[in-house]
Amino acid sequence: MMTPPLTFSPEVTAARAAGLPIVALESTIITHGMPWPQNVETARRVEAEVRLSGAVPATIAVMAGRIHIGLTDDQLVALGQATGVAKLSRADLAACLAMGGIGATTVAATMICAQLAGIAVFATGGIGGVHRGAETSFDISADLLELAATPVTVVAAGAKAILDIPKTLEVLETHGVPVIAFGQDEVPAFWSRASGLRAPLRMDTAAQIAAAHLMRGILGLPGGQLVTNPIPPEAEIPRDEIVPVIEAALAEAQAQGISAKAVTPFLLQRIFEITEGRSLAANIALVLNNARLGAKIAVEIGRLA
Ligand code: PSU
Ligand code: MN
Repeated sequence: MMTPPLTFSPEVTAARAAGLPIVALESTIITHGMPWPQNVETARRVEAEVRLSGAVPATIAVMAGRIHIGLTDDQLVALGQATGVAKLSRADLAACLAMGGIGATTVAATMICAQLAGIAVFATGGIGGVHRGAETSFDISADLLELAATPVTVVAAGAKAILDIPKTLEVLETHGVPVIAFGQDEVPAFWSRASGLRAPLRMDTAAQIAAAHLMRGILGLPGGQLVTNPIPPEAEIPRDEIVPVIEAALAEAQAQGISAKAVTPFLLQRIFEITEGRSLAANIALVLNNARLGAKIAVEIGRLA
């Protein structure tokens, strides 16, 4: 039987040989989540932040039929400028590889690839969730089911208010995914620190999150953990400011019949336009913050394991 088509970058190869902690990073945020050139600038800053916090970054993407674990700067730039890149999730990862295509990995696909590469921690901005109106559209991100299946700890800034946050929490609970708020009682809501919803779990240190990750492995539980890390206070867009913008973007999406994979990128782009870039500045700040926490968790897992 063939082995998975993994290609490790020189930096990640060296980190594996030295047993250094590694943090996985996704690529859909680069191709579908942010505009050029901020996408590549942010990806570079996120990688630098992981290194400053004591771990090695591994940005993951599919190119020419291989899963790349860690990208060189040239590869990052090529991906950030490419058009027509597939947005890959569990359903289409293998098909893209088999056909030799180019694809960016969502949270779900990045978790699968991280697991194949032996990486326990993954930092990103936002995860997919249960969309508003899911009772008729059935739009529930595959990210949620991946969290239930694949043992990677994912650090995100909470569910965006473009989603139905209570329903997202219910689905995660049903599937046995621990949702941990970092350093506060409430689940953060991506651009805002508050959601009005109490988190099922709260932890205040990276070491606690690392210990819980390892304990799930000891118990033989499948699936990962969702760590929701509030955006830094100075970067947040308060709820009462962002919610009307979200409502406007959602109404446009509905009027234009946007569906399936196109929904999340459409909403992010429209919110960026309506806020005149403020949503992007907040998005960048929260990803950097998540990269720092992800690195600390990876360091602690390395220490405790
Ligand atoms: N949320 C963001 N930025 C993103 C995404 C979500 O703020 O880039 C991306 C992630 O890759 C996530 C995916 O896994 O969108 C979810 O897409 P969907 O809702 O179609 O499952
Ligand atoms: Mn969806």
